[in-house]
Amino acid sequence: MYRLYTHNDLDGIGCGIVAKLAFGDQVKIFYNSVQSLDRQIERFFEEKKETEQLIISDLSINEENTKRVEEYVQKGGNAVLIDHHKTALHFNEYDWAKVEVEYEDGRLTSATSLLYEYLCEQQLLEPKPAIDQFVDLVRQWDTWEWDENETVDAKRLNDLFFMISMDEFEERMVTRLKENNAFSFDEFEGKLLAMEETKIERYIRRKRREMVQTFVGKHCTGIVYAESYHSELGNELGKESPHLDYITILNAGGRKISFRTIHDDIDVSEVAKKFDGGGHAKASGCQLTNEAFQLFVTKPFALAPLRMDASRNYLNHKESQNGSLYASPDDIQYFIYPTKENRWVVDSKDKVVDSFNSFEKAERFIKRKYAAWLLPDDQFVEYLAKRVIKQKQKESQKH
Ligand SMILES: [Mn+2]
Repeated sequence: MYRLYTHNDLDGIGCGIVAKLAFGDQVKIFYNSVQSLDRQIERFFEEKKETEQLIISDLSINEENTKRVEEYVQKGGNAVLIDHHKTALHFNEYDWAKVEVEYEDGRLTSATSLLYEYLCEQQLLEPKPAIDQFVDLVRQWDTWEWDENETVDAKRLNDLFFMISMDEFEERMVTRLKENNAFSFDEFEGKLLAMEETKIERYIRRKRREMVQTFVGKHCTGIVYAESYHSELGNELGKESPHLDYITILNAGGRKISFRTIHDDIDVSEVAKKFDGGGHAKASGCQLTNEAFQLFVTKPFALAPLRMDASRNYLNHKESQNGSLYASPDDIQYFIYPTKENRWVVDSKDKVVDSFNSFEKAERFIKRKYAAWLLPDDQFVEYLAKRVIKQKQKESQKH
């Protein structure tokens, strides 16, 4: 008998699926959260299942359990730990661990892809295209490589995972991968996924209209309240407002905060660490402590939501040679225009505020400092008309 202890996310259940394909009824699978794994492993050793082969994947064990596994292996027991997290690399000092973060060609690994390759190497599982494809979708989702590669099926696979129960997901995938030569969603799943996509899009649009912008320390952040779709929200809101350093997602009911960034030069695990949290450079989280509550809830509560740039303009365009008109929440207008020397000037109330060597920098400046947004055409026309009449009246005085 085999026992697999794995994570309860898509990469973790992917491990369960390839293990089922290899061992069938001969494997018992335990899906765990990061917090619950060590207790489960302890229980495994309490029960002293000496004849069972232990597999741990996508998660790390604590020091005591590491000692227990080492002792178990020394006494002739069978155990293997397969992981892809940087924080688990120290396990490689043990013969029974296989931690790999990146393949030689630069692609990032996942627990599912590493376990699949391990099972094939050990000739416990026969590789086939359908499994290759499924495993790579899980890998691309878990490493976020799908976003750049635009592998939408990776995201859809994760959506499906959240829509049906774990047992049903596992069973559906195992049957499909056994029977088919290529991986695909069936008609029912296709319909379900299309509905879910529309729902997520609408949810993100609504959240975008609720987002407030503020500085916390040296970083400019967009704050929203949301209980689900954190990855999608962090990604979409971050891309739409690249002037924000990171997106803060508050789950008040769960008393948790998530931080997400799309920028390579921002490390949100550092932000979370200030509030005793942690995570990765691009995705992290912490508890909603009293201090965090003050900074992310109480202080920004009075702020109006960040307005969206007008999107149906014919005249008031970004980076226009004729200038682009913005406004801030206190109704002050900002006009960005290019000089003949290729500088981009920020002008307000007919005074130069600052100038930059690119439009992006000028826009970033007014968006961060004044939470400004691009005005619709009618206000742009009104602004220009007022300037023309002022100019004409000035000229007529001279005559
Ligand atoms: Mn993983």
